[in-house]
Amino acid sequence: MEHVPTRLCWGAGTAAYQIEGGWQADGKGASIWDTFTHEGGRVFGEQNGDEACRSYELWDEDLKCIQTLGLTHYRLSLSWARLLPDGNTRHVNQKGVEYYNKVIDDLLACNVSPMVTLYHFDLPQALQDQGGWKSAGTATLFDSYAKFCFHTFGDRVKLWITINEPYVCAKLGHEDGIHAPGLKEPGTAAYLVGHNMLRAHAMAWHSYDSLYRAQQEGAVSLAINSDWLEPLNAGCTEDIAATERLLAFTLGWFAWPVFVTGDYPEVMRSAIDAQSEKSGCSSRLPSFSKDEPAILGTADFFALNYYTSRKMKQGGGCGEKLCMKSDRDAGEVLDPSWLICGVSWLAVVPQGLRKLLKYIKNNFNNPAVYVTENGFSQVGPLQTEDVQRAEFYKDTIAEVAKALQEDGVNVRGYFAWSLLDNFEWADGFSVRFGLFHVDFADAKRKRTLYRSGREYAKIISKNRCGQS
Ligand code: PNW
Repeated sequence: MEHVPTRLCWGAGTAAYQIEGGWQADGKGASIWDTFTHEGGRVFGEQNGDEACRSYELWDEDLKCIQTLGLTHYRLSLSWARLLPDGNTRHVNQKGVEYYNKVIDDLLACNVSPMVTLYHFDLPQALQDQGGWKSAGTATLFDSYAKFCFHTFGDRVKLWITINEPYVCAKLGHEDGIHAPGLKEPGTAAYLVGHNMLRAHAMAWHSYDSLYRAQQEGAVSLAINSDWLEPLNAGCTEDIAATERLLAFTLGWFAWPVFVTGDYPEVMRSAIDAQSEKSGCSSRLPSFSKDEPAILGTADFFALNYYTSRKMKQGGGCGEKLCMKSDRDAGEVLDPSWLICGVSWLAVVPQGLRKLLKYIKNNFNNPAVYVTENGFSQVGPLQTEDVQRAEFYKDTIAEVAKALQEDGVNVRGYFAWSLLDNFEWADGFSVRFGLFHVDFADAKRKRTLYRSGREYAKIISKNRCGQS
């Protein structure tokens, strides 16, 4: 099904650190990704985002790409340290403000709406030096940064994402140590970081609600990533329980407090408490304070990043030690029929997105949903005629259409990840997610449309409102 008869937003996304480069340009402060990549031994081929796609200089090229695709929306993130080099509002980098003003104004002049993410993995290093996301005070500083952005850009930006994938920040950055800031503190830090990110998000949402909403009339949410999970054996009680547990520890960790109860899923808390008790330590999952702004109700829509699916079985701890794996006690299995594309974790399961959307409708009070990320990666020799990825987008969008039309999910938009090949975190430039190929050997970072980009543009032009 290629025709989606409704007014969906059609977008593509990027993130500041992954594309901008200009890591020290015009007074930008360092972020934890600058530090992490420069430490060495962290990223494929010792690569870094110092220059990346050079979008800080080459924004005009990105705009051309956006127009070539015919996007109605473009999702970008702001670099906190480019705007506020020290992380706080005492010093504003005017050049950073000018850059994003131009991006936003140019988009609007081309009839493209910006969706702006305030935080996509790149904490100012100055704030990491004060404890980073483990510190409760970082949430307050995030709120000040958010207010600064609403004040500065909110006259034109109507769709805001506070924090992108708190799960990935917490787990990959503080439990596994494979993302910045590279901490390996299993079983403790990630829960604290997730907690402070939820507090930060909620504070920013309340700030928007009380100070800006009436005038700016925008919408604010946080982008939650989750795989779709199913029991390995549909009739097996342990597998079913493992599926529920892992869903609680991924999607539920952030969606349950915001959309359902204002607190963590009970399954998650009891699993963590049980492990804590076994090892004689106090609970590691913090509690929300009644004296702080409520978490419940702090999302104006559901922003979902979906990439893949898993089958679940019980088990998968890490021995005697405390760690998130033991808390979850759920092992992931790949169905042998699933195609693995590019990165090893990305099994191609378009139908998982439809199921996840339906699950969100049924479990999170039928919210408006934007699929804020979904994509397919390429590794090895460059294939510009990327037939498989083109098929993937067609199949996935067909699943979104079914969720909308047959399951009645309130889907509002679909954002492909990513507009450009870019710095894919620990995988550096070895993994390509773009609708445009970027030649990183070329000083001008030539952008070339992939076949998948061409096909996506066709789908958009068939479905853009007013053009059916
Ligand atoms: C997302 N994993 O992150 C991010 O929001 C993007 O910046 C990123 O480029 C995209 O997905 C593709 O990876 C993830 O290891 C990073 O499971 C890592 C994982 C998942 C998502």
